[in-house]
Amino acid sequence: MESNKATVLSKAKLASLLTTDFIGRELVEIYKEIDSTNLRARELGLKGEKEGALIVTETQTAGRGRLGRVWHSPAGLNLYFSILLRPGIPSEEIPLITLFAGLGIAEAVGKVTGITPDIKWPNDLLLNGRKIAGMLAEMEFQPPDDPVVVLGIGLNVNMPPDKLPEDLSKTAGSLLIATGREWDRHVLLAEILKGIEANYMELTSGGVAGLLERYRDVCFTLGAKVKMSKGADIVVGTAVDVDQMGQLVVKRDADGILESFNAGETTIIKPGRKK
Ligand code: BT5
Repeated sequence: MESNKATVLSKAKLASLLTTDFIGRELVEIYKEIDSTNLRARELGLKGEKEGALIVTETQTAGRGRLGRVWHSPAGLNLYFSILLRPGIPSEEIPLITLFAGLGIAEAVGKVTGITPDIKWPNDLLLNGRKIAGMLAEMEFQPPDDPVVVLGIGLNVNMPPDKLPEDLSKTAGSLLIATGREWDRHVLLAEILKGIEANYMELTSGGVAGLLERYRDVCFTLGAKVKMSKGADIVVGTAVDVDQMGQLVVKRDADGILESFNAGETTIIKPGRKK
């Protein structure tokens, strides 16, 4: 177990635990500080770096969420990393990478800690209702037609409550906050990369149906009463499915019509499943 917060992430320790085939097998960069691991992975991707490159950092000065939001990245406590991917799948299936990465991360965290986070569609993991992880997949096309996807993940591991800024004090959590103890970040990272890779390989070899079935089983947004915002539009209804392209299908309260959402904000008004 990582017994104190001063333990630094090391390539050698990660390599000794890694069981993946290609993620983190060639290029691995571990920074003490960087603007954003997604930006670095993107830069490498556009220079032609191979799939599987892994960028990890102890802290980010410009950690990003979706829509230009900030990802709070205090030093030495959590995991912040990005993986470079070159998926040969139709572009409409690319959002599934985020969904199934979330599934792999939740399962990996469950294996290591004994508690499996809840998955909130599309990109949040929660424990006791607090967000402990977020994923950000960004895509670029390189000519002629080679999609480069950067999958970035932030997981709050050993962050105590007093490291949370005021605006996140009620909504964010960490494994430490949920379990009352610290966790070894190398062990977690190695297990998470294995989980992400297994699902990614299944997805890129045509295994969408099986993955979707597993995802639907654990995604706690399904069955919930939700409020969806798409730009200025608000839709209230029940989340009834996640479709083949990873969209959330909502049965609208107002008229019973099914509407699919591929992004935007989801607020859960009333949970649909007991957790
Ligand atoms: C996400 O965005 O959840 C995606 C976060 C991805 C972060 C990783 S870290 C490694 C890689 N490099 C990057 O630069 N980014 C990726 P979104 O769904 O937009 O959620 C962002 C919102 O989550 C913020 O507006 C806050 O409300 C909240 N938040 C920010 N930091 C948080 C944290 N550390 N823990 C929990 N919630 C946080």
